[in-house]
Amino acid sequence: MITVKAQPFDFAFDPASVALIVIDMQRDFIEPGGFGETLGNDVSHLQRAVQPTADLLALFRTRGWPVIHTREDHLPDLSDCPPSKRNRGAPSLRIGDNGPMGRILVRGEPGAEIVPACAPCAGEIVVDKPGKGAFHATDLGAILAGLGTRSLVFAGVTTEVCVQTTMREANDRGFDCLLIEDATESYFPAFKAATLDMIRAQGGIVGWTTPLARLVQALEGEPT
Ligand code: C5J
Repeated sequence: MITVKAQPFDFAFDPASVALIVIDMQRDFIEPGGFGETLGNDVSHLQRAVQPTADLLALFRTRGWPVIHTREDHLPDLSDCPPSKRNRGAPSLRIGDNGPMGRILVRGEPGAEIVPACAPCAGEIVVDKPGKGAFHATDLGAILAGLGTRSLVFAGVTTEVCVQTTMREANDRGFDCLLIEDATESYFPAFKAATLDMIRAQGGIVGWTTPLARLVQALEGEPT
């Protein structure tokens, strides 16, 4: 077992049954001109998570531990996008509309791709998801069962939406979940802080959180 100093208490995991899940590090959320910006957000907040997530990916890849990426996107005919999602609010561009990076949040379009620094390597699993939670309407549960995963390390954006939703889904399915604090960001710093608090409140009601440096520290001296 490997033990990481974390909140609300140490997080212990078996390296034989751990996987990294990187949520929605997509150009549409992180780069100017994408979905995030059409909703009126300052996307520069999310850019802070890119390098720590790339470093976390390198940590898992060096050890040969499984890596799963998710992308929030929709089929080109939008048949998997409920009208309630497409019509919500007053964005300058809606899901499926043409923007500077192709059709907003449509699978296969440039904006739906993962930012280059965190791009999947050959053989890594990519889960396309129509919802905020990565278990909803996807094969993620079966994929994790096939890998024999018990513990999940989380990174990605945004902290309080797709990351938190997926962590809660995973927690309810019996996974121990650790969120890497500097490898996740929100458009709203206060929402990120509140989400980290919520996750680890009440004895880790959703899971654990820790900075990347603590995971690195725990892995020092472990065989690669
Ligand atoms: C949002 C996400 N915020 N990946 N998606 O709409 O968190």
